[in-house]
Amino acid sequence: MRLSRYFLPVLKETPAEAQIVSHRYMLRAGMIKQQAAGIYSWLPLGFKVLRKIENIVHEEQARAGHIAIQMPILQPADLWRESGRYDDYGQEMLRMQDRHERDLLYTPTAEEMVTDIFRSHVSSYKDLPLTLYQIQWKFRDEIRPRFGVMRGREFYMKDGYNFDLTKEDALHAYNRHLVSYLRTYERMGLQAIPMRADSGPIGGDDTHEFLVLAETGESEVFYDSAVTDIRLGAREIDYDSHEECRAVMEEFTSLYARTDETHDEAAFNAIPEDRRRSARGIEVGQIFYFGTKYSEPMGAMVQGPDGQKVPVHMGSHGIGVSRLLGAIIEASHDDKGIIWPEGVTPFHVGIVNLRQGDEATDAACEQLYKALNAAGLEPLYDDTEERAGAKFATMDLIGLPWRITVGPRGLKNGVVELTSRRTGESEEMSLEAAIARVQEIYAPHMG
Ligand code: P5A
Repeated sequence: MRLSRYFLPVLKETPAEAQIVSHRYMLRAGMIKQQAAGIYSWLPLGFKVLRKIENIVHEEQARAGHIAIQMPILQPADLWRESGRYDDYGQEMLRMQDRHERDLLYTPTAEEMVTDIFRSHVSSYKDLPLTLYQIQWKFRDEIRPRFGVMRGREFYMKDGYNFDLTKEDALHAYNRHLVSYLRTYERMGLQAIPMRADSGPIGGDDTHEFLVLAETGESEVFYDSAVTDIRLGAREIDYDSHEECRAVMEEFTSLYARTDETHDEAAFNAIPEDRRRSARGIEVGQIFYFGTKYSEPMGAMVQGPDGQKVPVHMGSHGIGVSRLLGAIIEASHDDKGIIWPEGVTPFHVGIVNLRQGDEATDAACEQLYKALNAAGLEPLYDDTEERAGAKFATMDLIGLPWRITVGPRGLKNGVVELTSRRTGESEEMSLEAAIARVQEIYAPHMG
């Protein structure tokens, strides 16, 4: 993309309404525009990152054997009357009527609808296990929408639902989700720690939230500092293996890590004092096992191997896709702007032309731009007439992890400059070498 043809409405001033750094940078970098309290338009740069995050989620869901569907945003109230949640959900649910005065609602989650799909089409245990998921807009009329996309009213969520014959199988689905979520967050350059939590309006006894530690997080958390040393890394886990998934689940959850709702002072004090931590965190996901809470009242039954009809065991699992942009920025920025991890960056590399209009410099930039595109990478080429200082400031603000600077002086010596946004370190090299280096850096992140 050439910056002269892009739509990147960066702001010079810091917007007064933004209280936390991720919200400030998302507004300043022209990623989002607020349209009403907690409701945003996604401008090109923000939308690009949203799509990158969404793609990682899809890829990791496919790897775990989960199947994508898409359910409507507006749902009939009657389904929710069957489960009893239409009355229970309270003011967070946005309710409306169509012209025939039929009650509708804007989906805050979709346990009821997916259970309806299941009961209409599945009647035998032979079709299990089954996990369906979607990535879809949700609406919750939050009493205090704030911090930009962190606590929106309209927000983008991955929501998945497993259907299993037995509790044991459903707990395997729970563990499998835990493992696949760990991999999902790590690919985004994030450490998200699973913590014992409270199930709230979704229900059930078993639930973990995934928390990214950050001072601006809304959740209060307590944990054993040793949990922050564990990573999934490049390990290949067999998602069909109950044992392998359980082993990872135990590795990540046997140490003390809880949100304030489930905090247990006595158990916490049993941790060696120098490892006890209380901190704040951003909840970027949550997984639930709730057994037959929905399948029983809604009649989602299958015939078991013995011919008996039984309600299926279920759980649901959510990732805050739009919230993740905020969480990633909270975890990765400096005083100049965002620092995107390679896995989610909107463009792979920025090209800064220091002397727009100079024949040799323009030609070198064009060559670089074309070669990077041909290599399957997405460069953002600043081909505007701005002065160098302003170009650098914009690149730093929007946070592309790598920048190639091209100017007449370097070109005389046959070099361009490759700069890391994270470390600020620059290295001079030939144009070809810069292309090769950028390709090498992104190789682990390409499809
Ligand atoms: C699991 C999927 C559920 O709704 N039902 C289907 C279950 N879980 S949840 O924890 O309530 O939400 C899942 C994740 O969505 C994000 N989230 C939000 N993001 C932005 N703004 C909000 N107002 C908001 N509410 C929830 C969180 O990341 C949460 O973990």
